[in-house]
Amino acid sequence: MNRNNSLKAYAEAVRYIPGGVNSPVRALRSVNASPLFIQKARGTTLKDVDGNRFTDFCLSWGVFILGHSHPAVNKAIRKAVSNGSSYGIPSVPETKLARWVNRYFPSMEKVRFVSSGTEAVMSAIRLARGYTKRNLIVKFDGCYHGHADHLLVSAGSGVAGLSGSSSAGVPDAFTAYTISLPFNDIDAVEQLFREKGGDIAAVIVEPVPANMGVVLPKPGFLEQLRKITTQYQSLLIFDEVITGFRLSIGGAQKQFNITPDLTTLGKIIGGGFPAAAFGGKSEIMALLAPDGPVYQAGTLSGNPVAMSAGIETLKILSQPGYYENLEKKAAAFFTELSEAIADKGIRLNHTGSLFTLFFTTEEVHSFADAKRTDQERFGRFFNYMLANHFYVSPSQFEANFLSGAHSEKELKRFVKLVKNFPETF
Ligand code: KE4
Repeated sequence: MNRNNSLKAYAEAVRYIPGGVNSPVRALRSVNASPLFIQKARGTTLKDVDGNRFTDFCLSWGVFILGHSHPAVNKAIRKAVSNGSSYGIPSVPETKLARWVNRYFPSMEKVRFVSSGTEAVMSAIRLARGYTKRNLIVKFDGCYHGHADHLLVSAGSGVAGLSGSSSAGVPDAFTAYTISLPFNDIDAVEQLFREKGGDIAAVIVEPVPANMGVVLPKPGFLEQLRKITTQYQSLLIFDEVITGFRLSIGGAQKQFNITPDLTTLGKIIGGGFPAAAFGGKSEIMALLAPDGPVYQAGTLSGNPVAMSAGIETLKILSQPGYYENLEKKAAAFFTELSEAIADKGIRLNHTGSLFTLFFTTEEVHSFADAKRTDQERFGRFFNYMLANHFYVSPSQFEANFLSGAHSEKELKRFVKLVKNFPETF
């Protein structure tokens, strides 16, 4: 496969951009590959600057549940941008998308838009501390909630590979109020609350973690989190940046029938544009400036073009049968994939249209389990799939995504490639 133009583009990029990328995981360091430079994406197909085509299972980290460059979304964006791209003054599309969010996430009685998941989570944490007047935040090992200083503790995604539990440049004082516990370990949570419950502002959790690879909550774990946070008057924050509008039109909280106090959303809600959101009970959101004392702001927050992309995306997702069809396709795919890996020392964790192939013979229920997988072998798998024109998420500690655009033919070819994965690749 000719990759010369990508190699040339990378050599030029590293002259001006650290690591040649604007987000570390794109550098493909953990899979020992040189980054692709993409020229075009449509549906499930990526086309790189050498003209190579790949079937995409990363979908810009889960954004494109409809597939890349959906015609109806593009039409909405073109119309919106013809009216100007940003005003820094309120516009009706912001209220319209907030209404869509509230319709499907009724726990989000009020919604504030921001430009990234990091901003959404950072703001939700500040709000939780302002509302409870407490400082401690509890997160879980391997969960990733963006790159705000105080959350880079035992984080997943691109941080997972870093030595130590935090990024360099984060003073110990900045993480002093962040406690990270093993995911799925409710005893550890109960023990901590017995000791410090009165000081805990909030527990933040990816209800189905996807940033250590996909790890499923053990039955009752999330319900127990809801019960114990209520008991100690701490807030429960569901970080649904990935699961929101992914696991269902109402995210994980609809699927598990659990009402968090605050929720963060991202990726799908922006339809491919920089837009994310946080929201929850009106009583809590009332503390946000300009109504209340918790400050939060953003130049391009609620950007009308991003709002139009989000609105059009949700219009399509809310059509009857969208999720049923996606999940039916996914279920058939996972059944065949499970058969294909039966004797290959690979584990499949999946839910809805979200999945990770872990290179281990053991079950994966936590970050500690995920870190015991064979990452070198995963790297060889990534490059084997790439050589066969399939782009899977380039890290063992990431999820893969199906979209409404993936065809049966593409899914069957994926299964066949996995089944024929040569250990010597
Ligand atoms: P952003 O700031 O990257 O928009 O969102 C941060 C974030 C927050 N919460 C969850 C559950 C997330 O998954 C993310 C970001 N996800 C990663 C992929 N696992 C973004 C990809 C990247 O870092 O380039």
